[in-house]
Amino acid sequence: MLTNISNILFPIILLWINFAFSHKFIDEQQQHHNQLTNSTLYTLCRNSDLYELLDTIVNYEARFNHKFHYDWVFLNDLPFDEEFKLLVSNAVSGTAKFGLISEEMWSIPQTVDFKLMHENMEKALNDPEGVYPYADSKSYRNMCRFESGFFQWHEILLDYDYFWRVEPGVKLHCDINYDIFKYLIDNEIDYGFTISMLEYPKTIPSLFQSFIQSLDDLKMSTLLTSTENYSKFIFNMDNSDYNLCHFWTNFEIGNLNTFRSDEYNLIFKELDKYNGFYYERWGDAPIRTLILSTILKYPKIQRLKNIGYEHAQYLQCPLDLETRVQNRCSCDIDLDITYEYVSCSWFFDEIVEELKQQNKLSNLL
Ligand SMILES: Nc1nc2c(ncn2[C@@H]2O[C@H](COP(=O)(O)OP(=O)(O)O)[C@@H](O)[C@H]2O)c(=O)[nH]1
Ligand SMILES: *[C@@H]1O[C@H](CO)[C@@H](O)[C@H](O)[C@H]1NC(C)=O
Ligand SMILES: CC(=O)N[C@H]1CO[C@H](CO)[C@@H](O)[C@@H]1O
Ligand SMILES: [Mg+2]
Repeated sequence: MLTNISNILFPIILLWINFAFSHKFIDEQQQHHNQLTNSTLYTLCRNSDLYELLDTIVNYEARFNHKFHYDWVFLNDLPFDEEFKLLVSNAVSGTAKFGLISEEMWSIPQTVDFKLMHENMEKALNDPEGVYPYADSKSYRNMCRFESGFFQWHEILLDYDYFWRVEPGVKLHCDINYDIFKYLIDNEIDYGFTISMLEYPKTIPSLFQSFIQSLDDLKMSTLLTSTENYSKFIFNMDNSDYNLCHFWTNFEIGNLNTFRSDEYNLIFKELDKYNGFYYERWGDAPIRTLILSTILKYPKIQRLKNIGYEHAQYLQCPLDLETRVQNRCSCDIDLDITYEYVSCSWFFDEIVEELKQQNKLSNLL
């Protein structure tokens, strides 16, 4: 009799426990989900990037996303193949989304004179002083233009407020134990970077003049001499020229609405008219840096010093020992680029210190 009853009761109890706990589990998951910000990781890549990309995804998941399960958007100018989608979706703990880039966003504009473009590519290839990377690549040029002025309008990214750009092959060297998107929102940061450096001057001979002219044509020139914005980070007052500093955009985290703002897009569209992405080889990094440094007010741009990050050949490694212990960093501070000659990060810190003092002063007055 006793065995009979337990035979009936036991499965019922099991069922009940299962039900009660699954409920709790779902609740917790939902609660966790509700706390997520409206953000996504974002990677532009090709099918051929698959294995480098998987390494990077596994690393970003282990260092950050396994705790949060943020979505990850992958964009390509050609369709992703099925094996790519299967392996990538499986590696991402959030939802992986795959998008195609339209020809309108990824092609050489009609206004580009092909003969002139090819002549300039030839010149760059035959430069006796050496050839800069991607000197004759059209796809690289399309990529730089897309990342400068179109990615933020791609239909999949329109669904988000914040993005974190990741490239195949990059590596995080420290844990990020907190929700970095929430950190941006709570601190009203619109753009976060890690590494910054000097651009190859030969890729942008006419960029700065075009930028000045664009601001002038848009009646926005005051932005350049503003003492509230980050214009000092890019503008060399001594010779009234661009100092070549730029945020390295293979790591960037920021507010998509800034990139969708009127100010950003007016300036981008004006600059784009010069076709310097094609006649020269304007990178998305200097373009972004020029625009963001002039339209954003202190303290909306931040260098994220506590993030260990590497994109060959450069590394940012947190110098502070306690940070490296707490976040299980795997990088060597002797290889940190911050204070090297090619880096602009120490300079950025100086500018920020000035802006901070100035702000304190104006708050007192
Ligand atoms: N879909 C696609 N992605 C590209 C193409 N060229 C570059 N990318 C991506 O754009 C980013 C920058 O390219 P990368 O080769 O790393 O340039 P580098 O870091 O400046 O040397 C990476 O995420 C690449 O995967 C292309 O032709 N098609
Ligand atoms: C997320 O951001 C996008 C773009 O700003 C917006 O259209 C969308 O409604 C937001 N979604 C949520 C859930 O807030
Ligand atoms: C976007 C923004 O805040 N731009 C400011 C940059 O500085 C100028 C001059 O101080 C301001 O007028 C802009 O509003
Ligand atoms: Mg790269």
